[in-house]
Amino acid sequence: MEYQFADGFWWGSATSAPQSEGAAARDGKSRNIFDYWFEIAPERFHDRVGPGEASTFYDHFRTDIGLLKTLGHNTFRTSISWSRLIPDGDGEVNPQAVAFYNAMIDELLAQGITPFINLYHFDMPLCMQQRGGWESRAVVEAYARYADTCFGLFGDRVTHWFTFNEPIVPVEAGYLNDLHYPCVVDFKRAVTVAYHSVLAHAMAVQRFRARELPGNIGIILNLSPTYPRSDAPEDRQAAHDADLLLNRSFLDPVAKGRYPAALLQLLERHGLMPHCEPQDAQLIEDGVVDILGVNYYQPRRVLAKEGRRAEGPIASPEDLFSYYAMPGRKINPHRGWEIYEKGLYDILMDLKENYGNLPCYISENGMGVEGEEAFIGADGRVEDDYRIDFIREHLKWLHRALAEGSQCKGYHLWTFIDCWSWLNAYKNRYGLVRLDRADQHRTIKKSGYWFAEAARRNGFD
Ligand code: BGP
Repeated sequence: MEYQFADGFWWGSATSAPQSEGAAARDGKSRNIFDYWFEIAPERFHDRVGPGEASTFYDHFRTDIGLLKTLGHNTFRTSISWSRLIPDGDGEVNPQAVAFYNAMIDELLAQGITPFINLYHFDMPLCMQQRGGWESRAVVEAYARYADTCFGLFGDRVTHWFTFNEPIVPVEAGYLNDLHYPCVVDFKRAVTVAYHSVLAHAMAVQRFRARELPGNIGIILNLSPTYPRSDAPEDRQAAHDADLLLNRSFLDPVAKGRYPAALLQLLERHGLMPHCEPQDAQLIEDGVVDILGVNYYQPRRVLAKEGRRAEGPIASPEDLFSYYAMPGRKINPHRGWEIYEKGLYDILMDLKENYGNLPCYISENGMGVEGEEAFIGADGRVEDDYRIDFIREHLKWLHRALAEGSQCKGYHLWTFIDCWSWLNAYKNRYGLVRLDRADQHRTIKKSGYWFAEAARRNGFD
């Protein structure tokens, strides 16, 4: 076999509580910001489909975990919903949530699938948002208590913990680009949200380690390797600034325990430094992860910004660089994202060379396609050869990175069953399994069979 992986390589997929569970208003769960936003602005969601039902994992988790087994998974990531576990954000634990998560974790273990549990996937409880969300240090403290509660309840069986999924997304989408609630557009406030997310991460790590539980803790970051259009110094400067603001702003504190000096200087020059407390630096230093999850979808290609200001107020990161579409690029037209498989290798090599070869895994990678019903064959399954190609080509680059010494432990696809997406709802389908929304029927796609076989053989030709 040409592409063989090491024993124990993690084959699996990822989802999140708000995108899969449904039961958004049942069994004691309070509203998170997406539940609320859908109530007040349903027109912001594709086809006016909100998160209420999602892919009904809450009701079908046993059969879904059976499907995971069929799909060859040895590992699976989902998240705990803070607003389900602690409905008022900071008080009593909801026993129905504990029962659900216990049953889900136990079922995974019974099927021989290691649960990877993430604590925050964009889903701030509404009551915590009303107290300031990530702009508030009190909310950061409440998150740390929530995390500690999870470790106490489930840490006897869960050995792979993650503090956040893509913490930069709520920063960009919620505080810069008017894409997610609370739809604030304010760079300075966005920087505070980012900084407080790092503090929250570090506090959760501290609480986890204080308990001396078995297992390890990490974070999941969306890293987009950043390429300048040319070697011209202005283009390289643009790539440098974009990388600092959009990759290293999270990667360096969680992987090295400190912010890049160049990032702090950049924030100073533009009057964007957040308020820091004296104890923060030590906390961040102690928050270095055991493992990093890397979500990789697309590269970031940039060029110099016309009229870029070297200092003084700026409104957004994009005041320092411009995006650029590489001529001839391969693209997924449904999502508008470039497909550049080598980017995955470039990230892994960066981690190897510049981040002490930190243990990591690909925690998300995937291809969302609209109108997949057009690919349903005679036997009723989606013939998604494009997804098989997508996975295989990325795995080839992962394999090469391993040959060159990367400590990448596995590959998780986004996602196992078509699930609800933040704004696009069910427009783009990502699953190895098709979800029929009319009756919630699940049908394994061709890619699901391919994935199961690759997992079983621990490689492919
Ligand atoms: C990642 C998120 C996931 C998922 C995925 C696909 O950024 O962690 O939650 O949604 O992207 O993106 P989208 O659903 O926007 O197409």
